[in-house]
Amino acid sequence: MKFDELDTKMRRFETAADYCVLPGIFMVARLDGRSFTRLTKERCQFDVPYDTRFRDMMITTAQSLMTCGFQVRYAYLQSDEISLLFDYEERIFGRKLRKYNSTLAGEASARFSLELGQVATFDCRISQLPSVDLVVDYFRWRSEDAARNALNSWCYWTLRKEGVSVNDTNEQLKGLSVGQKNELLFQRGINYNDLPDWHKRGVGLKWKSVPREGFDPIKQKTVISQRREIVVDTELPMKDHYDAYVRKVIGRKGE
Ligand SMILES: Nc1nc2c(ncn2[C@@H]2O[C@H](COP(=O)(O)OP(=O)(O)OP(=O)(O)O)[C@@H](O)[C@H]2O)c(=O)[nH]1
Ligand SMILES: [Mg+2]
Repeated sequence: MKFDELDTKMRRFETAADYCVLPGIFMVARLDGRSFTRLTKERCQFDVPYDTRFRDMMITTAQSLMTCGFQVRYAYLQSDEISLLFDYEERIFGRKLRKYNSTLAGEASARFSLELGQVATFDCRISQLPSVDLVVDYFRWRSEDAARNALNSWCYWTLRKEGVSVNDTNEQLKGLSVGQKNELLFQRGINYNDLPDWHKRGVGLKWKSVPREGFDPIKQKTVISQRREIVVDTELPMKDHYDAYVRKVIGRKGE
């Protein structure tokens, strides 16, 4: 069999299940660290419940994902996960899902491993969202998950640091309402409202246009051009204010 025939014949097996996201659909990727419970608590001793060194490695990883060839409008991170909202018009890789999932997981794993100094990996999945409202709901969902995680991890680690066993801690927290968890912390001198915003709300990364001064050698004069730069927001708004924030980041379709 000639190479060309063999190539055509075999490539079908590779591409038969290839799925391309339709135009007019928003794509949001979510990368999640694999077995990061073990990584953060056993392989490396990060501070519990939150460690700024870990957060900063996640931020650097998100920055890499925003600058590695994809048109990423917004990145949101909390715990060991990173969500990426792609430009409405994103067309890279012909919108083939397998290329997004594999390339993004590869990029995140490589960057985070370099930052950490040992191997760490991420998985990746893509939500296909047919409306702006669903994109807003997606980020609201992740933001509320961050708030829930923050309250639970603060309660869990506060008891553990008092010397309570894993079983007894889980037993004590089982069935407690949000108010009761707040009270548990308050009785130990921790006001949940005063904890850093990034614990409770995660971190957002978006683009900002900044003027840059340059010299035009033809016109022999100083010119101002616009350059894009990533801004990191560790004090995100919450609830309806966050919905409005996300809506603004999305902008108008195709803008
Ligand atoms: N110590 C510490 N742990 C953190 C921090 N941020 C996230 N984590 C931990 O990262 C883990 C993320 O949880 P999951 O993604 O649900 O679990 P996982 O072990 O990664 O499992 P898979 O995602 O299913 O592979 C939790 O155990 C968090 O406590 C941090 O700032 N400090
Ligand atoms: Mg994980």
